[in-house]
Amino acid sequence: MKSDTKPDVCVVGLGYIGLPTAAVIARAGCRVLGLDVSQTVVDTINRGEIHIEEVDLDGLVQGVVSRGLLSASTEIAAADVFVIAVPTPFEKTDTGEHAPDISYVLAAGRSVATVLKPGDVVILESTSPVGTTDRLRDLIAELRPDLRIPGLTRDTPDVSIAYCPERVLPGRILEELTNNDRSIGGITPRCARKALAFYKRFVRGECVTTDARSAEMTKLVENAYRDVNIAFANELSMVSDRMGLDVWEVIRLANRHPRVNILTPGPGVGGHCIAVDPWFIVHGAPEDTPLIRTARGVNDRKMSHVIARAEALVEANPEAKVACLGLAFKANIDDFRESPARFVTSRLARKFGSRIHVVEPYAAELPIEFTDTGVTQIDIDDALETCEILIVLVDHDVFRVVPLAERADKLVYDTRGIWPDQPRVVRDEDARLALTA
Ligand code: SAJ
Repeated sequence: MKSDTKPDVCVVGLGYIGLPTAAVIARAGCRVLGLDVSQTVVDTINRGEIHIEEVDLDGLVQGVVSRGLLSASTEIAAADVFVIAVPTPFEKTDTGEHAPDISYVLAAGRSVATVLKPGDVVILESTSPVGTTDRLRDLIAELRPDLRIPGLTRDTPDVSIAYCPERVLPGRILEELTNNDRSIGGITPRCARKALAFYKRFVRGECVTTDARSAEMTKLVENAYRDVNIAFANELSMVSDRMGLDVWEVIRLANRHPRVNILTPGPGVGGHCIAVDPWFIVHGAPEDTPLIRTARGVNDRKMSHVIARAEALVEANPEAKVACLGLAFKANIDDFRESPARFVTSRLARKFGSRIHVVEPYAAELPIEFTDTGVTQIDIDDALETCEILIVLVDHDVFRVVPLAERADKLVYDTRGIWPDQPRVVRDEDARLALTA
């Protein structure tokens, strides 16, 4: 690949990260082949449509597909640059440990190895435990003994291998893909430079080179940092509930200190990143990670705390109809993976059946676990008209803008703090009576 010619790129995995990445690279003028195991996903993209909700992604994909810059396939083909963006879930072992599962990364590596040629660059973007890029390199070396592999040869290697984690926020993916800084970790400095030249084509943020292991750890650290800080906010909210304090007021006041910036409590931490990645660090150094492990526990406990309080409120008002607002793992997205809101609502559904109504504007239908529970999906207007109890689980804008006049007489459990003017339910056991302004 000469630096002045546009490389052909193959993006392996067309999910929440892979598809936007493929589209942005195509917009920069490269010809991109997107690879996915799902024929449905491939067909959708080849029609110029998308299978995920993300701001502005539909127009971008439609544009690059119609200009012939992006196509999708279930079959790998030769390219100059391979970007691997497949999931790295964890598996719970028999001993209760959370072990990272890198089998999709290795499967992608096996595919790439079949078409790799001298001059190619292989970049792993999936969140990965430290050492994964080395394992990918070893796998490629084993499958392609004809190629000189970086770190394993004294000569100039035939291919370059690097790790460059994505760090984009769902809901702002296209903007952050272009504008965020990137850490690019090469198996060797030369690998990092080759990958850097590629990212410079479509990233406006600063691209900083390092080694592969440091880049892997950096990604995990970013999400663990966030998890620990959210755990602090969630712990404060549980303490405040016990003490009868308004946690939002306490945090608002504390954050007026110039060096304090407490994050926002919620019903727990969801999504496929912040609730998962800290385990990769714990698994790598179990003896040295009491804080990170505890933070995970606090954030999971917050979900149980919310379930208990919601149940108490519903039980204390046996005639009341209940609306659970939101199923997504955070505001204004259609992503329900590892969502505390979804988990809390399904627990309430199993316990209270048809008394529970779900408002989720981002879901065409209720997820599978609600089948046969008697729960119905309604819109926010119906909820405000017919339900006496509102349980706010997601801070979607459409909920945030509901004026006090339409909810002043409701019993509200607001786990996200979106309605600071709402009269407060003070104690679970007095739920119907003990409202304060
Ligand atoms: N949350 C809170 N309180 C807060 C902030 C978040 O309860 O103050 C909850 C959210 O409701 C949600 C979860 O945490 O359930 C995670 O949401 P998020 O918006 O903080 O982050 P994600 O998971 O959407 O994306 C994160 C981002 N990482 C960081 O901000 C360090 C993103 O930049 C990463 O690219 C992404 O993980 C990823 O793919 O790893």
